[in-house]
Amino acid sequence: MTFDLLHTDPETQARAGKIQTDHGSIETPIFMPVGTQATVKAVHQRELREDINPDIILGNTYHLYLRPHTDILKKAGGIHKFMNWDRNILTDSGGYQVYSLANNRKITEEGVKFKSHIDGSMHWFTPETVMQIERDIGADIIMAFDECTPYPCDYGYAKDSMHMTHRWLDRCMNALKEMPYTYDYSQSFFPIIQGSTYKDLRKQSAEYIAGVNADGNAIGGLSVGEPAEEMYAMTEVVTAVLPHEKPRYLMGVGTPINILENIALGIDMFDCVMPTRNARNGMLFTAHGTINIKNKKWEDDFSAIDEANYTWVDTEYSKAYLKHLFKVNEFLGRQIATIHNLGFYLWLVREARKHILAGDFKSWKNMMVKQMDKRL
Ligand code: PRF
Repeated sequence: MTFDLLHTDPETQARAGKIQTDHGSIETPIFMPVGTQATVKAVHQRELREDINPDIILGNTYHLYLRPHTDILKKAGGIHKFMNWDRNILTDSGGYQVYSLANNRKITEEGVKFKSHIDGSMHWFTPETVMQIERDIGADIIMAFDECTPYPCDYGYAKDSMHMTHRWLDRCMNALKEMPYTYDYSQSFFPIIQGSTYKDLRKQSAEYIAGVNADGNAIGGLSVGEPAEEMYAMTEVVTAVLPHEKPRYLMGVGTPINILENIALGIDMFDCVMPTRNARNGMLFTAHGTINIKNKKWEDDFSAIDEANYTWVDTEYSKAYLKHLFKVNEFLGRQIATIHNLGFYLWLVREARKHILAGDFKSWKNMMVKQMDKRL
């Protein structure tokens, strides 16, 4: 993998860059649609490719390990062939999903023992087994196995957990050294910074992660319920430490406003279930604020979903029609809303990139943040 840092905004820390992998290029800043189970929920691959058009999507180790399992993915020739997506894919390690299992898992130094949410069967994830699973799933970028701490988290727990995440990182990297690629293309590896909301821990973790000299660096443990200001403060602490010449990925973030603010702090990559999950609940993101399409006020509003027409669904259908689809619980409503939201998120990061390159990112960002902070 290569990363070309094309421009850094002198007024903020925002960056425009380009990642190149064996499955093509990724223009940054980028938002990666979440495709947990080898599908971006409610979107055909053709719509994803031709209408939403992201350079990279996300998959999840925990889900893909449970179903269809790596034996099937290996027979298929890897995740790209299995799901018919020939652009980039990144797999999260399962560190966050396992953490979300709450009472159905036990974390020890060796790894995590967990109970499947599907059939209650018991499984073991260790740094070593997760690296082999990520090899066999076959994404272009694979994530280290970490522990995502909850919020709030007491200092002692956050510190011990961070050190364990660092030891797990060493084990991931040692395992990868002995582990050839499963397929005929290469994989890049990103370690993950933890440290909860403590500045000293975040700094220490960023130094450790930067020190292993991986292809890119990720920030975990944020967007878990802390106030946005605290998240931004943590991003600032770690970006001051991380090398400039490598991509920086903020995991699980966030709202359109969170994304613009973190781009301003020097983040290059984002993922979040928000545009897809919220779409299925009738929430639409727009440049002028959010819309709850289930609201009665849209019942006889025959204007286009969004005049900006990020994707064709925006002007093909009216708000009143979309409201009706949600009211009668039709699949199509969730499909249209998902395509709209992802179209908007991808537009937002592409627009951010344009403004970074044009030199007026800061004023554009401030204008957008103000404009989007509304309920329509
Ligand atoms: N670790 C991993 N994946 C993640 C996170 C993390 O801390 C987060 C934090 N919000 C999202 N996804 N492995």
